[in-house]
Order: sequence, then C-alpha cells, then structure tokens
Amino acid sequence: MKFMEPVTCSVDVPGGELRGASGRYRKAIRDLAGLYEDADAFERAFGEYREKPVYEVTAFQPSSAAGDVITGVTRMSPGTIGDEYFMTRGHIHAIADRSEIYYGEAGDGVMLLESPTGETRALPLRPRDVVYVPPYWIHRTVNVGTTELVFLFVYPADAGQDYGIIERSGGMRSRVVDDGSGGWTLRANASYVARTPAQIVALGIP
Ligand code: S6P
Ligand code: ZN
Repeated sequence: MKFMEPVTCSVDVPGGELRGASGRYRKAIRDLAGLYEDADAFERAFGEYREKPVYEVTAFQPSSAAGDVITGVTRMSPGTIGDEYFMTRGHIHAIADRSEIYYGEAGDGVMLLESPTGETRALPLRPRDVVYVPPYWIHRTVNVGTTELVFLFVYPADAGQDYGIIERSGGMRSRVVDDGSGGWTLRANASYVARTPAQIVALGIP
C-alpha cells in the first residue's frame, strides 16, 4: 500500500482562507435567490451588487473516502437583505448521519441548526468556539456581526451536501434577523412546511 502524504495547511485569518487548499468556490448575491424572506430587498441588492461576494470557501480534500476528512475555511461578508443577516445556503449531509466540527476564527456568527422533525437551535460561533454539528442536523452559518466572519470546518470526506432539504421545506423553520438594536433574534419563517414522516424516514433515521 502507498500511504498518503501528511500535509500542513494554514489558516489565514485576516485573508479568510485556508492556505494549501485544493479547491475554492464563491457565492455572490446572484447565487442566493430564494434564500431571503424580503423579495423586494433581494431584488434591490441583486440589481445593485449581483456579483458582490457573500461567502467564499477554501478547502483541502485529500480524497472522498469514508474515513478521510475535509478541512476548510469559510469567510462571509457582513450584511443584510431586508432585516435578515447574510448566511450560507445551508444543508444536511447527503449521508445524513455524518457530523461536523466548526471552529470560530474571526467575527461574530451564529450556527443555525434544525433537526429533521423541526427542532431549532442557534449557537454562537465566535473566535475559539467549537460547534459540534451532530448527525442528521441541517446547518447553516449566519454573520450577525459588522465584520467578516471566518471559521474552520472539518467533516467526513464522504458526507456530501443535500441543499434540496431546505428548498423542499420552504426554507429553515427560523430566520436570523436584526433585533432592531444591532443584535439578532429568531423569527418564524412563514413559508416553512414541516417534513412528512416519509421524508424523515428517507433520511435513514433509525
Ligand atoms: C460542509 C460545511 C461547510 C459549508 C460552507 C458553505 O459540509 O458545512 O463547508 O459547506 O460553510 O455553506 P453551504 O451551506 O453553502 O455549503
Ligand atoms: Zn456541513
């Protein structure tokens, strides 16, 4: 057997990236249609800054083997669409029992989690916070601060992402919005449709 080479990558916190990453992608306003509640505010932002980067991911993926891990860094700009803070698309892992660790590097973030049966949790993600995303939890990060949010993540290399689970339920059950004084609060998503028992069973939940 030829063993894989050990590798050091390094987190560039001010640059918000993983040096030595094997891949990178960026999501701009134009890629995020349908995520935000305020459609008029989204159209205005789309008209003005359609190419404005909202978040960028750099990751080191040695392989996609079960047992291997992907390590990466996400950098997210501060901002809002209407009163809703900038966020990632969010997903459940395609192999839904795969868990994940997030580690805060800079900025003021919230990890919004939702179980398949609709329980919501919102956990702080600030520098040196370690957030554990358990198996089966849908997860999304939100920049509730006024500076860039930067965090590291590590998850199993065979996990994959299913973005459709959020689309099929009309978004996550809760939205992270400005509380009117620069902080954040959760607001119920009026478009949310609860998952059916059949959809929950299809996730492979024992
Ligand atoms: C992957 C992990 C992160 C996110 C990234 C972007 O499982 O949770 O790498 O992919 O923060 O978020 P999203 O929701 O666009 O994949
Ligand atoms: Zn994930």
